[in-house]
Amino acid sequence: MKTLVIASSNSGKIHEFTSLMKALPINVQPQPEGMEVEETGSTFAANAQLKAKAVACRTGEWALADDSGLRVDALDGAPGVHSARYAATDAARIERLLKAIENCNQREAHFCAALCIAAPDGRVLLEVEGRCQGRITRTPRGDQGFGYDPIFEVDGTGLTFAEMALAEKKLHGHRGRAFTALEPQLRELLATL
Ligand code: ITT
Repeated sequence: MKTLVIASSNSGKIHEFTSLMKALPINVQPQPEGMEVEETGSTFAANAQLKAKAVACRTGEWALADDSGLRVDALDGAPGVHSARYAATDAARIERLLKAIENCNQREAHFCAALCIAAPDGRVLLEVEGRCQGRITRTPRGDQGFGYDPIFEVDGTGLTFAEMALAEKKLHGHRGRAFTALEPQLRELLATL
């Protein structure tokens, strides 16, 4: 069975991908312990490529990377590609974001996820993007998920990501949507081996 390394050190993402890939005929493996790839790109897609290529090259296996983040309209798209670096912990990131827009009634925001699968020789095999529209709540709600999940309410649901079961986040979320686009292409690719 083909091995696919998840090029991420974010346990929240790894948990979601493990669940998303359950039904695929593929051997899912974690990336080497302690591996850090510098994210120097200015887009989610560029950073996803950097991570996937570096991990594929290091492990000699196909690697799947996700670069994602939250773009807040009132902050001109920030924190965007800097979402992970916005503060030191999830709680501090949430606090900083709520503070930045505390006097603001414009609360619209969206999450983006760029996924990339690369081969050990540096070839990009597949690339997709997914997006989820919503708004930033006034206070955190829910205890599921990770990152900004407690303050992101998904349009049309009345729920934050942190109030959703994983299956529901899969359906509405940026990562789940990106994966839905990726899955048939990945199955096709696997069938050619
Ligand atoms: P890897 O690069 O190792 O995968 P990372 O956390 O540094 O882990 P990113 O550079 O892609 O990943 O940063 C994405 C950040 O955006 C992440 O740390 C969260 O703060 C936030 N984020 C992305 N997807 C999210 C989601 O589904 N729910 C909540 N926050 C999310």
